[in-house]
Amino acid sequence: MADGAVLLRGFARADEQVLLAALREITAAAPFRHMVTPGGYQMSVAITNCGDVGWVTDRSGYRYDAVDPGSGKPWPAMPSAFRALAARAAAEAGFPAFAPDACLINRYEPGARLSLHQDRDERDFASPIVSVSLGLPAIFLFGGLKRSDKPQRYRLEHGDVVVWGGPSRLFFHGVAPLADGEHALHGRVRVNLTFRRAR
Ligand code: MD6
Ligand code: FE
Repeated sequence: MADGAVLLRGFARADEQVLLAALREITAAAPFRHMVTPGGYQMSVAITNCGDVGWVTDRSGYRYDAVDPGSGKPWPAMPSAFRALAARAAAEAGFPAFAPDACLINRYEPGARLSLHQDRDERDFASPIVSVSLGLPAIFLFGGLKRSDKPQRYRLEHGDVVVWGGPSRLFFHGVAPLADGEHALHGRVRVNLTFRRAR
């Protein structure tokens, strides 16, 4: 995709059942919710997390927090299947020894979108991000270091994994409004797991 960014087609397909089962456990303890941006907008994407820390947003800003603001309890632990998949994908892309401490889980329903942004709330930009797409396909917008760089468009399907680091770690990216559809395993949604080294 770019220097430091690799698309691994179908890399997570073999793990689809174990990922779904783990997702159900996480969302039972920490349900998806629509968070508010610092600017006061409610996100169309619903979010939850697992791991030592989770990414959250509210009127006071974006940050990683060890506590789920919905429950006041720690986020669910990162399942070993999640951790292993992320490490295997990172190694495949040339980033050995990736040890994520956070997994942000995004749920898109038809029409939900994610505007162009950079992932820069992590302490460590030397680690890559590993992104796992599940359920309905989406158009992933992948720009450059400047917000004005014209994005390339990639159709990400169930089981596709993007590993993203090095020179493209801070590239702007987003997701186009999700088209309606029905996925055999996940139903009428797209779920995206993004693994990070946040602390
Ligand atoms: C998504 N992904 O695919 C949103 N960020 O639902 C991201 O924002 C993202 O996929 C950094 C690296 C990879 C990603
Ligand atoms: Fe992102």
